[in-house]
Amino acid sequence: MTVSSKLVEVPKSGFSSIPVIDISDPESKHDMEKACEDFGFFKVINHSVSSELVSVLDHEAVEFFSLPTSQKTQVAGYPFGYGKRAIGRSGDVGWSTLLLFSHSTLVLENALLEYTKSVRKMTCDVLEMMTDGLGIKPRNTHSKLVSGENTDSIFRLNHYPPCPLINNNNTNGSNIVIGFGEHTDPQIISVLRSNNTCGLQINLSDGSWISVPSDPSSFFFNVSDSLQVLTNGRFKSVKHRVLANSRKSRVSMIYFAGPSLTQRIAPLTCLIDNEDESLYEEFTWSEYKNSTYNSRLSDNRLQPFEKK
Ligand code: GA4
Repeated sequence: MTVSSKLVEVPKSGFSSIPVIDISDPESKHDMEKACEDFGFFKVINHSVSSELVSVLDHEAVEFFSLPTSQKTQVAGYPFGYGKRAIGRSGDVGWSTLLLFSHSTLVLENALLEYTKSVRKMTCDVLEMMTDGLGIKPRNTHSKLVSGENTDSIFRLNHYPPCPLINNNNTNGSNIVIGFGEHTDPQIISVLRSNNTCGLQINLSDGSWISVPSDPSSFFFNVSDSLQVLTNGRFKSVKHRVLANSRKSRVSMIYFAGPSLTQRIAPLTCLIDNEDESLYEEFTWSEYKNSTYNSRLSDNRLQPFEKK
């Protein structure tokens, strides 16, 4: 699980650091669009998700992960439920424990239900702003894909305990432990919030990794594979990973906004002049999801759907 890496502090782009988008300002749509093209990643501030709700969930997450393993494993049933070290079912492992929920398990937990409702609303607002930034009409072209009754969205709680394998005396960044290995997310967009422990890194177009400073009061959005396809590659599905911390534990909560299983995913016709420009074969979310769950974490899952 230990690997070597070169850490770079500042992204090479028009932005001097991770793009920050104030969603209370409609003019931010231009920065959001640029952030999706350059990074596939941005931080959202001035959002409407209540901080009380977030604290309740933070508290419940910490309580859950401190339960004895025998109690945690009672929440089971692949792909949902509690998991330790194993990620997916193709042999990936990380210095992490996790809890994964579908919409149907969510109804059991009030705080979770409230939280996901609120995050879903913010996600739709962000997607509408993004669509506007692209000059696409109607505004709900993307948001409608993740707002219906049958959408296939997932909520995940990740816990990265402090890792004693990390050598604190090594300051050149060459001794790291992977909490969650590099990957892109298959859905449309992912919305992450974490406690005050950093660890998340994103991959830049030149292949280098940059660390995302933690900010418990903000949300981090990442473009996922299906949105890359819908925008015909204009927006980048960002490769990301999480490094374990030697002293502090990290707790993150991620909402993966996915479409309904029968939703057809293909480049939007308004973004291409003719069919020849389309970079991807059309697929349904169900087809993509099936191929995803049989892949390894770091695989390029879109490759089989690229036009030859
Ligand atoms: C990555 C994004 C989400 O965390 C997730 C992950 C899923 C899992 O943990 O079961 C996968 C991974 C994710 C993509 C490839 C497959 C499936 C682990 C894995 C090795 C819940 C998702 O939807 O896809």
